[in-house]
This record gives sequence, structure tokens and C-alpha cells, in this order.
Amino acid sequence: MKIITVTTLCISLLLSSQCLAFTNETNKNTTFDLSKYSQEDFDYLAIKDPTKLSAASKRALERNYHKNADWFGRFSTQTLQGDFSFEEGVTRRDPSKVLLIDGLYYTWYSKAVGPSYGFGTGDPDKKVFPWDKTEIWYATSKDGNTWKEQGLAVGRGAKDSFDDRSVFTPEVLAHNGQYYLVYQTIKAPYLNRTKNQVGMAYANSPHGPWTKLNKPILSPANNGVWLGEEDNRFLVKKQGDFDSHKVHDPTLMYYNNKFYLYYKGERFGEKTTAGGREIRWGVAIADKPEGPYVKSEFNPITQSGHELAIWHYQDGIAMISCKDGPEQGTMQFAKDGVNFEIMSYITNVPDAIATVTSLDGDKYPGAALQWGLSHKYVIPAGKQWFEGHNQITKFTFRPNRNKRQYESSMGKVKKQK
Ligand code: AAL
Repeated sequence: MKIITVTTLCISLLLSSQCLAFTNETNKNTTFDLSKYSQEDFDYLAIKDPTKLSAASKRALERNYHKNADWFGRFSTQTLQGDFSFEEGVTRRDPSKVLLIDGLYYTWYSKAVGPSYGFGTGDPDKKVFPWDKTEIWYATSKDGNTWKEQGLAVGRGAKDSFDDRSVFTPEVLAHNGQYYLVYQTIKAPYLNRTKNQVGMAYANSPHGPWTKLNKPILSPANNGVWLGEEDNRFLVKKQGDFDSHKVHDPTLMYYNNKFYLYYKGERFGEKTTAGGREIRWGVAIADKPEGPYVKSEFNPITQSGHELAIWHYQDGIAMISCKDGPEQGTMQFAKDGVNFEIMSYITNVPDAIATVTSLDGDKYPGAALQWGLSHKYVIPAGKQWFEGHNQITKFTFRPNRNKRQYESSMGKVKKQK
């Protein structure tokens, strides 16, 4: 009782000042603004004495774990039927966002046929990776489970054009009656040091025909410097910007009356970080869908995230990252589309998440992820990852809220007679 009274008194005193400096045994002269938090916050986080905050308790307060329960949840994935069931020797991967048009769901994706051999075979025509020598195809579905492949949307460019080797990993934006596809491009030959760019095609129907812009809308920064002539992307004199080597996974969003092109950057001399590959994301902004796109001065805007799913949430932009980097497996939110804060940690994030734009994503943070598309690898026993193929899968995401307490369902409950 005495302790409670002293604590309550202490809290009232603390909250009456704006920002207090306090010390404790392990962390002297630490300033922490307690005025932002209420007794309810402290109680939720089991903080007995706010003048004695451990690093974990400070982090929990600062990151609002006690208010972000709605951002946490769990994924599960399942295989699909029709043309998205696995087809031997065929890769379908990196689906775009799903659009609902006149009662039919549409998605665009990379498609390739035949085996991949990796770099260094000595034969420049041999397919390197599952996404090499791909084209962009599209499919439709009435229910999101059974899909019908409709045909080619965007093919590779003529020899010597910037997209003559592969067009892949598309994203789609429907805006003012037009459809825009943005996608990665490679110009042959496809070597370790080959740069990758981003192209765009537009159409006034989801069935096309698609008109390609004749030059890329986004290119890597030009300030990395290779060391020597060997085709080795890890040997560098200078790494350059976060996107000096490749610009990947373009995602086009209409936001605040502008076009936000989010993209993954890969860097000359990529290092291995605590969280995996050295990967960051940036954004480039334009007034018109076809550009010109100007890279944000705040880039990089993430320090992680191989593939990101990005969607509108209330007035801002939400995203989730799957692998690579110390912040992989986090859901994040940026009120301004640029400055992302971690809202939750999520396990088992599927690869290449594509959201369904017709879902009401504003209902709660994970509502845009109720279901969507992803992809998985099918790798025969004894083969390396790049020798396998991909198939498009479906995921569902269930928020943790309103869940029955695990403990209460454990153990046998005797039936009452
Ligand atoms: C994917 C994406 C991009 C990469 C490759 C194909 O996971 O990040 O699309 O280039 O892998």
C-alpha cells in the first residue's frame, strides 16, 4: 500500500513537469520524457516505478508497443488452383498487387520457362536465375483461389534495348482510368556486375495493349566504382549510394497528389549485415505517372527489407518487409510516406507479398493483408535454390487481437454434469 502511494505520488510529480532528467544505478543522467505517458501506459507495460526504467521498458514506451497491438498478427500461406497450381519447368513469381475490376481479380507477374544455371556458365544465353529471361504475364480469378492465365502483357525489348534480356517483378497502379505497370529490366549480357533499371508500360484496359516508355523511369546511382575487371560484384573501390548497382521491386503509389515510386536499392560491393544482405529502400517522386522521378533526399528510407509490400493506411503509408536487414519482419508506418516507424514484429512473412487493393485497409492496420498473393520456391532435392522454380501462392494474415488466451485453452477441462 505504502509503495503504491509513493509510486503514485512520484508519477504525479513527474507528469507535472514537461521533461525530467533522472538517474538510476546503471544509467546515469539519462533524460526520458515521461510526460507523454499515462499511468495506464505504465500499468499495461508492468512498469512499477517510472523513475527506474530498464532499456526494454523505455523502448516499449517509445515504440508504443502498448498501443500497437492491432499491428501484430500471423501469416499463413496456401497453394492455389487452376493455372497457379505448380507447373513443372515453369516459374511464375513476384505477383503484382491484385486489382478487382468488374468482379474479377487481376494480377501481373514474372513468367519464365526452363531451367536456370547461375552465373559463370560461360554461355551468355543460358538462363541465370528464375527471374532471368522472364516476361510479364497476367491472370484473372473470380474468387482469388482459382486463377486463369490470360497471356502476355509486356514482353522483352528488341535486341540492344535496355530491356532486351528480362522484364520482371511488376507492380500495377490503376489511376484515372489508366493502368500503369512498373517493372525491373535487364539489358544483356546478364553478369554479376550488370546494372538493373526500372521500366514502365501503360494501357487503358487491364487486358492491354500495353505501350512501353522507350527509356527507363529509374536507374541506379552512378557513383559506385568497381575494383578490377573480374565479374565480381563484391570487389569495389567505392560502394557509392545505397542504390548504386540495382533498382528493384518498383512499387508505384498515388499519394498526396504525386506519384511515389518505392524501390529496393542494391549497392556495389554489397556486404552481409547482422540481418542478412545489405539492402535498403528508397523512394522517387514525380508529378506525372511517367515521371520524371526525382529520388528523395531522405533516401534510403529503410535500413532493411528484401521485398516490401506497401499500401495506403489512413492518411499515411504502411509497409511490411520479409527478409534481409536488421528490421526484417517488421510492419512499419510513415505518416508522410517517407519516415517509417516500426509498429510491430511479425514472424514468417511470406516472400513477395502482393496486397489486394479493393480490401478496406483502413479498418485496422493489418486489414490490407487479410489475403493476398506471394510466391514460394519449389526446389528439387539436391538442387541449389536457383535451379528450382517458383509458384504463386496465397497468404492470409490474422491480427492477434480478440484472440483467446492460450493458457485458458491449455489442459483438459472436465465437462460439468
Ligand atoms: C526478388 C525481387 C527482385 C529481384 C529478384 C527478382 O525477390 O527482389 O525480383 O531482382 O528477387
